[in-house]
Amino acid sequence: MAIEEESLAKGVENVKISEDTPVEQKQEETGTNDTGSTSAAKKKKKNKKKKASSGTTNGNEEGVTDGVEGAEDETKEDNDEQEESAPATAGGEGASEGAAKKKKKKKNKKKSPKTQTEPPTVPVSKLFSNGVFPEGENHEYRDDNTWRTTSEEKRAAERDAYDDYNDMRKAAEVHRQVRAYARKTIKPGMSMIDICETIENGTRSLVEENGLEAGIGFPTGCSLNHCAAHYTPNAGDKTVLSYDDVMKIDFGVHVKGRIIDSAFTMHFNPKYDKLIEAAKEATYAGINEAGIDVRLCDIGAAVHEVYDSYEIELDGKTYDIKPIRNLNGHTIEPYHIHAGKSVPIVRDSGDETKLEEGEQVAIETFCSTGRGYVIEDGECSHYAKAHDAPHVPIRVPRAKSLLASINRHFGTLPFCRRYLDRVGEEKYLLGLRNLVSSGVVTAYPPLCDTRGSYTAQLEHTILLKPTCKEILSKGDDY
Ligand SMILES: [Co+2]
Repeated sequence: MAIEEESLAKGVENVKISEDTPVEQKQEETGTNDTGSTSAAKKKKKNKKKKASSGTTNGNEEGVTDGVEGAEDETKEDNDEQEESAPATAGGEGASEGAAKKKKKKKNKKKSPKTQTEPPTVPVSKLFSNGVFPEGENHEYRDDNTWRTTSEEKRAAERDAYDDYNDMRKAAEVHRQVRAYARKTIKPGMSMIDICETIENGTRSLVEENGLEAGIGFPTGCSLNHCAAHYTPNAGDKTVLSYDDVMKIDFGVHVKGRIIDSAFTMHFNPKYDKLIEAAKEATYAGINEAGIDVRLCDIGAAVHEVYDSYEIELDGKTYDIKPIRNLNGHTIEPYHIHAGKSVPIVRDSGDETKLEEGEQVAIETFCSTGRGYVIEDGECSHYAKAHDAPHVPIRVPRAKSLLASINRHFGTLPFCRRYLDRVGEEKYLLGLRNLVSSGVVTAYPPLCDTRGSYTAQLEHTILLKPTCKEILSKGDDY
């Protein structure tokens, strides 16, 4: 999820919405992009290496054996669907289980390591039954902070925080598995509602949604084309994904309020490749720059630098790829997706605030072929109870009961209208409007650049641990 920087917005109130202007002057600079793709490829290799070793450094190779332990559960669940195909050579546990359930004639006794189903339905707690979830990708600190890598004191601090880290890693594992399925199955022709439900059903199952203890972190963004963020369909939205769409899938998972916020861009027409590549390289530049004591403005500068080197030709016109200057990354706190700090994606933010030890940060960058500036546009779907909600008495009965429902189901986690429908709320729009106008709930309408432009996003959640930086949501896809 993105944060819109209002201070930046005010400075540019008179920006006009104009047609995208093609840019000629940069057409010769073609070499720059190659650097991008090779460094991306290098990174990929590096990741694999690190992943392979990370299990051993943790002493948690159990990930593999876990799978076997978990296998029985899946076998039980699959019985109903797989009756015909199951050979009758049951293993011990399978047999006793079968005796207990007489209705089942045959058992599936495949004792293969437990794997995720398609669509994803197996809770990650069953896949990692020792409760230890895989670490993301670790990066050492640099410059004045290299001492942290081996500091005994800092290591001890990490051991103390282990449970929180593990909750974040569990949410990250859910994110990876759900998005793997989403990336594989989402195709032009699907409705936006189906797309979101695919992701939301996966999240609910894999994280074992349970009140405010674990569940969806915020509404599933699926913003299209010139819309960069905060669009998810409301009930009745008939929009269908098409081949020429550029869709930002931005979804969140939380475990005990520890939110993983990660997003990627889907496109089907290869003509947009450069746009998507630019967002990826820029976000990684931001992640690379981020660290303890690093100034926010320096992250913005590193991101902007990457975007400067990109342009894209679409239907015979060349466009600069610009960062969207009023969208930002953000720090995350428990149940609080947009905590205190905003991480700029432009070089001139002037924000010298520093990141600090222990902070969880969503590094997200957005780029556009338009003017690189978003405004609120379209029907609102996203809302959240304000973290600093004023204690004003709500007198309108419908607003009062709606607030009670929001408190119960979402607390301060963002929600959308579909989630209200789902928990049984009806005819809530007036009540919702009342809560928004009283300042108790904040509305987050879609944020869009110029019509006809295209926008892309890539986002990871990182953690500034005492000894090193962990890209929590890193996967083998991005
Ligand atoms: Co975000």
